Amino acid sequence: MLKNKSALFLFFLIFTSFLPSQIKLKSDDFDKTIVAEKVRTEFLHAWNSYKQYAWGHDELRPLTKSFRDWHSASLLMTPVDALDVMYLMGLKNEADSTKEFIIQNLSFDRDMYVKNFEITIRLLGGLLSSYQLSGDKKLLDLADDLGTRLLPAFNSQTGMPYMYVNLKTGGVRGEVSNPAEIGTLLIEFGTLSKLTGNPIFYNKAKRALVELYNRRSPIGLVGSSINIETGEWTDSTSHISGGIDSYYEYLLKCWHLFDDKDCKQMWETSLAAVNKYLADKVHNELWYGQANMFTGKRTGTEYGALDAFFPAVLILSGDKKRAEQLQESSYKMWNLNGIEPEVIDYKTMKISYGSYQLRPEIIESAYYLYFFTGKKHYLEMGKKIFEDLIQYCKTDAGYAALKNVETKEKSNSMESFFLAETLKYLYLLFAPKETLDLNNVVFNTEAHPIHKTWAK
Ligand code: DMJ
Repeated sequence: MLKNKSALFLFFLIFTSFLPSQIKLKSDDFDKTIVAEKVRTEFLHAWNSYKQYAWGHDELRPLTKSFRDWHSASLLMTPVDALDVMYLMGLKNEADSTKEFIIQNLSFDRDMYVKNFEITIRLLGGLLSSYQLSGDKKLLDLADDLGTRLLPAFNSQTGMPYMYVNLKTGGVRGEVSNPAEIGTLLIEFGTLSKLTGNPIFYNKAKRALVELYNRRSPIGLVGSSINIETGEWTDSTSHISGGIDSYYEYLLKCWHLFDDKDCKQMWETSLAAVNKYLADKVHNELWYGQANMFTGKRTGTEYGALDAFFPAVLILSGDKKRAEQLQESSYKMWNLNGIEPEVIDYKTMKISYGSYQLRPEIIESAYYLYFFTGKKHYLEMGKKIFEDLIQYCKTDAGYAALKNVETKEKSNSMESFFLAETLKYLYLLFAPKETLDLNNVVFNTEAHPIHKTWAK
C-alpha cells in the first residue's frame, strides 16, 4: 500500500514537472497558509540573526556578522521597526519581550542630529502602530517624547522642516531638502495628535505639506529639491521616485486616515499632473519617468525599485487599470535578473544603478493589488519574488542586500525595512484575511499600520 502511494506521488511529481509553468502555478496549486508560514520562518531567521549578532544596535551587518549604528548611540531601529510585524505574525511572546526591551532601553535624550524623515517613518511610525496593537501606553509615551524632540525641525521661515534635528538641543541643519522628506510626516505626527490630544503635531506637519504643495509649478508638478528657508526650488526635475515618492503617497493616505479634505484636493490635483506629464507609454507598457516641473518636457526615462510603490497608491485611489499595467512593468524589471535593480532606463531596459537594497515596494503593490482584485496572479508574483529573495539574498546570518543584481554579489547590509516592510507585506499577501483588513488601516510609508481608533 505504502509502496503504491509512493509510486503514485512520484508519478505526480514527474507529470507536473512537464506542465508549462503557468499551469503549474495557476489556481490553488500552492496553499497560501504554507507560504505565509514560510515567510514567518524567514522573518525569524532574519530577526534571530539580528538578535545574535547585533542585539541592541540599529542594524545587522549580515556578511561580517556584526552591527551598524546610525548615530553615536543606537536608537534600536531594527527592534522598533520590526515590532508590529511580530504582533501581526502572532509571535506574541517574542513581541512582548522585544517591547519590554525597547521600553527599558530606548532613550531619545541624546545630543545627536537625526534625520527627521527617517526617524519619523521608522521610529515614530513604529512606536505608534505597536502602541495600537499592544495597548501599552509606554510606547505612546515614547512616541510623544520623540515627536516633541522632533518639533524644532519645523522652525523655519516657511514651516517646511529642516532635514536634521538634534534630539537634545533642538538644533537644526540641512536647509536643502526634498518633497519626500518634507511631505512624509503627517500620518505619524497627525496620529500622535489624535492619540495624545495635542494638536501641535498635526498642525506643524500639515503646514509643511501645504507649504510644499503651494510651491508646485503652474502645471502642478514638484521638483527634486527645495530650499526650505527661501522656498526656492534648487532642482526642477520631477518624478515619482525616491525623494518625491511618499509625498504623493501621504496626500492620498492623509485624506483617508484623517478625512482631511485639503489632502483630498491636493492629491487629486497632483495625480492629474503626474499622470499627464510623468506617465509614459513605451512598447505599449506603462512607466513613469522624469520631466521638467515647469515645462512638463520629458527629461529622463528612468524607473526603479522605489517607483514600484506607485501601483499600490494608484489602486488605493481607484485607478485599477493604471495600477495593474504599472505593476506588470515593475515585475518585468524584477525578472530581468531575477531581482530588481535600483534603477533602469525603461526605453533601453539597461540598468542605470544595479544594486538591490532588499526593498519592499514591488511586494507592497502586489499585496494591494491582490487585496483589491483578488487575482491569483499577484499571489504567484509574490511567491516568485519570495523565492528569488531566498535564492539570492539569504545568508547564514539574515538577509543581505546585493551590490549588483547581475552578478548577485552581496553587500553587508540588512536595513530595518527588510523586516518592517518587505517581509511584512509578503506575509500579509499570504496570511488569512482576518490578520489585517486593509479597509480599516492606513500604512505609513514604512508599512506601519495605523488604525483610525479616534474615528467614531
Ligand atoms: C523605506 O524606508 C520607506 O518605504 C521609504 O518610503 C522608501 N525607502 C525605504 C524602502 O525602500
